[in-house]
Amino acid sequence: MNAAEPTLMTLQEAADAVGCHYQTLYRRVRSGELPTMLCGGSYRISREDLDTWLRHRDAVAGAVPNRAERDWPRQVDTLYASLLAGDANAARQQIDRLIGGGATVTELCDSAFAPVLFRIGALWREGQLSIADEHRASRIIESLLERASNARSKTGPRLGTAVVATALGDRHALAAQMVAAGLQAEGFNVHFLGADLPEAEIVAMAQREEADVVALSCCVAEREGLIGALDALNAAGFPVIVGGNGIGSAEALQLGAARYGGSIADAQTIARELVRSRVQL
Ligand code: B12
Repeated sequence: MNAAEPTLMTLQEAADAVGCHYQTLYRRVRSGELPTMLCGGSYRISREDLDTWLRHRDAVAGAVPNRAERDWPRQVDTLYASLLAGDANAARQQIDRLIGGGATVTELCDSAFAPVLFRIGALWREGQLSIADEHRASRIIESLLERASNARSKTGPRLGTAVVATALGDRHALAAQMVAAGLQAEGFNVHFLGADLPEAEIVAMAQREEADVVALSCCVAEREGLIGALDALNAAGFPVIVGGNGIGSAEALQLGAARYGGSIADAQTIARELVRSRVQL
């Protein structure tokens, strides 16, 4: 391609780049708001025109793209297909487009990564996917999450300090990594310990870093490690948020969690509330 030639995208490619539905962009084209050219009977948009339109739209909307317009189920389908094909490059490009379009780490975790992993888990359980398929997909998501987290990292004063882990016996690090990324994006100083941590290690880190809050993710049915960690953290005076697809609210609270959350958005809200209530004490 000639270097001077503009990069032309189809409407679908442009919608993917913005992270919105095709119809949304189509309406902007029909209204004349977004310049296009016709190539062989279909619309083409230049990257330059799309960027100009995005800048204008974000300036008008206070730089927050209309989240309702982002078609998450379709994003999940696309990401799922890339992960099953082992196409890390396509997955990375999709996530970069979403980040470029304003998607937050929280949205990516709650609306894209977790639903995709849920689907992968269901097929894995039915024997339709191999362990290798699952491992490859998990590894790609891990790197996408790091990418999203780096792109959205905030500087400035911290809201508080959080320690994040999974308890002994739970090797599902990815869910805890999402919580860590969410709390970091929220403005917490986060110490992410990964998975399968003995209770004494979690407590020691919380004490050394003077944690305001500890978040434990739980994806397994086994309870020994979680109960041990909750007892030890409660005895040491740390408020613990528990979440994850292996446990429900009633059980978590009964086992000694200060609060239970069902999403990364919950983790952020609850951690903020807990820090505020500690400050007021
Ligand atoms: C990837 C994966 C693995 C990987 C983990 C790799 C990694 N680096 O994390 C590996 C291969 C290690 C693994 C192992 C096993 N796994 Co597994 N795994 C999965 C899978 C496919 C995805 C897990 C995941 O990351 N989910 C994404 C997270 C983000 O989803 P989530 O927990 O719902 O989290 C959301 C909310 O709950 C919330 N949240 C999560 N944590 C927290 C914490 C706080 C504080 C808050 C507020 C919110 C919050 O926010 C998240 C985003 O919305 C799931 C399928 C599934 N449905 O999740 C099975 C799944 C969790 N695994 C399962 C099983 C059975 C196993 C094994 C026992 C298999 C085996 N026979 O060896 C072992 C267990 C090993 C162990 N002792 O831990 C079952 C668990 C069933 C159960 N409850 O007991 C599942 C559900 C699969 C299934 N459908 O049967 N697994």
